[in-house]
Amino acid sequence: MSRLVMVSNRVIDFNAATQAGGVSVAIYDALTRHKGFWFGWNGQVDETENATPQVAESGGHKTVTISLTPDDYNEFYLGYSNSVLWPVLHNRLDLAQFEAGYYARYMSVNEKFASTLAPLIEPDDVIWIHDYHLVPMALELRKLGIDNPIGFFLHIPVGPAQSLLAIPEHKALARALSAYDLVGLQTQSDVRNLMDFLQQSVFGRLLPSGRMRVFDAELDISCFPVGITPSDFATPAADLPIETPEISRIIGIDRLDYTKGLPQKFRAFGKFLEEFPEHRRKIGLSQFAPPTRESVEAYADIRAELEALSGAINGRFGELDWVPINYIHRPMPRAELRDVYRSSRIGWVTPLMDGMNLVSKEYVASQDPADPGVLILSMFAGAAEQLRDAVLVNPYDPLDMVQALHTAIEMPLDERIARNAKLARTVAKGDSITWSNSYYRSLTKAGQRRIGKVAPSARMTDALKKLSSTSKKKSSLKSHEAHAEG
Ligand code: GDG
Repeated sequence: MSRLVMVSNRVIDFNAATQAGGVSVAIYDALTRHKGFWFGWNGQVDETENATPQVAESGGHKTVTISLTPDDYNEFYLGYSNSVLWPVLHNRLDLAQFEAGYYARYMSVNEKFASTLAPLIEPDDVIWIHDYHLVPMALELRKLGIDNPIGFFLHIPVGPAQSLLAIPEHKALARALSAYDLVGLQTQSDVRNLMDFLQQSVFGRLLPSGRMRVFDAELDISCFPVGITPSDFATPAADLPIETPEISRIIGIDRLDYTKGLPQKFRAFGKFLEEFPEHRRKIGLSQFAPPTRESVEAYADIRAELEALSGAINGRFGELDWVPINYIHRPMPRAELRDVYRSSRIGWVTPLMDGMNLVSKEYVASQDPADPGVLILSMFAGAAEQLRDAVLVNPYDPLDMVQALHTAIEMPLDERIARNAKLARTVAKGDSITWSNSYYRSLTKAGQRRIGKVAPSARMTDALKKLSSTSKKKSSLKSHEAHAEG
């Protein structure tokens, strides 16, 4: 069986108790079922360039990691990845910072990743690269003669083509994508947006096969919605019933990010308390928002905004024995997630744009089927394409948010049971095994298709060209000789 080489910007410590971040959760799950290793950044920033990768093994998982230099961290990670690509792909051009130097560093870190990984690749390996930090990596690996199937999966959404075209280097990024055998996205709408972008930026052409011709490559672009492992969240029958709090809890769990719609959620909650005073003291919003990318300005802004909003709402509606918003700027231990989801009457997920959103699926999988809570889900989360039985909401519309909360609070038991049963079936059907297996199969096929059609590597191509021109010369010589003989 081929080895699976997973590559992502950040490799997590398998032993850490808290592992906030959907990409790590998804990769970790996939690696538990495949032989191989996980390659990427170890999260450390070293003054000196250190090209020697660190190999570690724990619990049957192997990781190979490198560190970044301070310039890499500032210009590749915080800069091009998180201040250009992240906001643009989430359709937040207003927050993008197109600084000189960012792109050059983005390219040099991708070259560094590729040149460190290339010597570790064996002929049968399947290489699966994750996320926007590493778009150019396949092209860099191909330059080094790596001929294996290489796939890309984007965990975040693809904003409209008009947004992507604003990236100064958008043509180079489109060319870099064409070096992959397969580009996987979360939703149908992402597939449409990316195809639209490739058509407009580099005259990509949709072929009758459904693939796209980009430069001289035929690219597979398909959607593979990320799933979770529901059994991690289901309660074993032997477990004691989970204690539910006296005050009905509404739970929010999101990395502190401007894409997650947290100010909209807090404002809507304040409005709800204003319009439905009868619910005061009976409900409370608990929002976990662990910090990420704090040195990026937009993240500091959102933190300040949330602190001000929760303070204002608590100050206005709070009582001696009741705090409306319990806002926690720290991660929750992963082992506690299931119980917290399960004991919460409402799961409130409000991103303004989100690739998928695993929290919504984790909330559904954690519920007691006989007395489940209600999921309120933004129509702009990728998960909304699948979780049609949630209470779908437009997070930009305060009235819709207030109404959704009211609907969820008042929802009768039989409706909660029926909705949750359908949602749980959908989550189970599209679990993380289905996701990684179907991506892996498609990538292997796409790689074989290319290798069958195109010569395996640049070197081979050259060799074949030489061979064919020699044989042409020989055959034309032969025909001359034949004429002479005749
Ligand atoms: C990206 C895309 C896509 C969160 N807070 C805590 C915590 N988490 C865990 C959750 C969940 C994961 O992190 C978050 O996943 P999401 O999918 O909700 O969001 P992103 O981190 O933005 O992930 C996203 C995902 O990639 C996968 O493709 O769905 O659209 O943006 O698993 O449980 N875990 C712990 N404490 C926390 O406080 N332990």
